[in-house]
Amino acid sequence: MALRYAGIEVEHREISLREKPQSMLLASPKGTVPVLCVGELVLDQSLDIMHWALGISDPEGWKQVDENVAHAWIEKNDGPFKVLLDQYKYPNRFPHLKQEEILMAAVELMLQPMEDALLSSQYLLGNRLSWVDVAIFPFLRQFSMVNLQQFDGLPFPATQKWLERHLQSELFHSVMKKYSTWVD
Ligand SMILES: N[C@@H](CCC(=O)N[C@@H](CS)C(=O)NCC(=O)O)C(=O)O
Repeated sequence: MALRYAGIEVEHREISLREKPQSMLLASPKGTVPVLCVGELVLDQSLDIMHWALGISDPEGWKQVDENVAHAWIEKNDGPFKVLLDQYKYPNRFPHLKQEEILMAAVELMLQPMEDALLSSQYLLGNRLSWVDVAIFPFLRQFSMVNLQQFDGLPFPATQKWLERHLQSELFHSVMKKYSTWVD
C-alpha cells in the first residue's frame, strides 16, 4: 500500500511460501515476505519498505506523526499483539490456551486502547491517516476474520468503523489483486 501510495512501480512477484524461489532466498536468506529489491538494496521488513517508499514520496503526510507515539503502537502490535493474534488464529497449535482468555487479553492490550484513541480522533494518531494505521490495520483485519461474528459483537464501534474504512478504501482494493505465482 505504501509503494502504491508513493506512486512507485514495482515488478510484483507472488511467492509460494511452500516453494520459495531460489532468487528470493539469494536476495534475502531469511525467507519471509515481503522483500523489496532496488538494485543492490534489499529491504526485507515491511516497515523498512514502507519507510523507504514514504521517504521517496508522501503526498498526504502519512509520516507527520509523533514518532514516539507511533513506535509505541508498532511495538505493541508487532510484539505482544502478534503473539495473541497467532494464538487466536491457530488454536490447534495452542491447545492449552482458551480462546476466550486470548480474546480478553487482546481486548485489554490492544482493542480497548485502540477504541479509546479512535473515539477521540478518526485515526490512531489524530485526524489524518498515518503510516501507523496502514501498518496496523492488516493485523486487525486478520484478527477480525478469525470470528467475524464475535468481533462484530465486541463493544468497539470506533475500531470496527476504522477497520471498515480501510477495507473499503480504494488503496487497499488496488493492491489486493490476485497474481500468479512467480517461478524462477
Ligand atoms: N517482520 C516481518 C515479518 C514477515 C513475515 O513473517 N512474513 C510471513 C508471511 S506474512 C512469512 O513470510 N513467513 C515465512 C513462511 O511462512 O515461510 C515483516 O514485517 O516483513
